[in-house]
Amino acid sequence: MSTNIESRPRVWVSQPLFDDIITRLEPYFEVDAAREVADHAPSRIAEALREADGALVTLNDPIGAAEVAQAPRLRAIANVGVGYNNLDIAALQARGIVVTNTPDVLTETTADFGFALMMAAARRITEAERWLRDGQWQGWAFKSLLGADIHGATLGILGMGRIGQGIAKRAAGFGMRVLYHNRHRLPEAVERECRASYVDYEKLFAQSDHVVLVLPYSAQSHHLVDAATLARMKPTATLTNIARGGLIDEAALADALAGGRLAAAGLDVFEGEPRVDPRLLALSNVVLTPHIASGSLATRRAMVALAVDNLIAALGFGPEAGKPRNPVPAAKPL
Ligand code: 8YV
Repeated sequence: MSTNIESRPRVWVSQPLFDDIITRLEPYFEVDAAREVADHAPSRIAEALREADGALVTLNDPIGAAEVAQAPRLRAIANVGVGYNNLDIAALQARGIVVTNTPDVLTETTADFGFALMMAAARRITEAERWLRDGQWQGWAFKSLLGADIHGATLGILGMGRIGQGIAKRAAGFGMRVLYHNRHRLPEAVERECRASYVDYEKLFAQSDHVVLVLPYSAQSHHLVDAATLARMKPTATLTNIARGGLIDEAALADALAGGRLAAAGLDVFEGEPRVDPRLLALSNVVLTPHIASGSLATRRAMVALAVDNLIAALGFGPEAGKPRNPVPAAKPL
């Protein structure tokens, strides 16, 4: 069903996404789409939402009670991303706003990247490339840039949701032993399929040669990986983060990397994105990427398409009217 132009609801698209996919909103809505990538100020977000019935947003856009206070018509926010810590779910749901996210479509791409980042850190790939490009390769030396093995090593996965399980399945091909820790232990059949053993948090860090973080970020998981956790790790180990920067105390991580208490790290996410701690920037034993784990063209397109479908459905239009595929569950009290 398309709607009469005068009565059409309005939606705000906060960032430039893929125009050919965003066009699919046009039969239903008047679309106000940003033309430039921006970290919108809270007042700009509030202004954009004032007349809106729905919004399609990304992790650049923090939205809570203050941003929706002057937006009486707002009924749905579709987040392009599986993580939604940019949104104050409790405040939005209290206002009756439906929030949706984009799980599943990014699982395999993100797991690919997590594995690649772990391998790059362990085998010192970006450090070696910088060294070569800097003209430091003056003669082949048997002992230069020696790294840690992936095959046969113990992998520790913190957060065993869809992406964590994807990483575990990849690890089987490398003959790794897989340990995991999660809020809830997984059913035995899933553990078998992933060839993964459940261990407590302390053992995960103490026994793993490579730890990968894939858990959601929240007030409870803020700086979960702190100096005490890092001190449990083997000095030969690596730590990879493809979840959210705030999971790690970055100052403690920089200390451990600089002091030789941790061999290397792979970081795709940072606490103050896009700002990166200058101490991390200066270290050679950390691989740094700008939050691109889900960034294959096909997957980013699939995420936008899913968010568009969710928004259309959440606002009561299209074949799934009233039943968006990915509503974010009700916020739990802290
Ligand atoms: C997205 C992500 O690129 O899905 C997530 O949680 O971190 C990334 O895949 C990002 O959320 C875009 O908004």
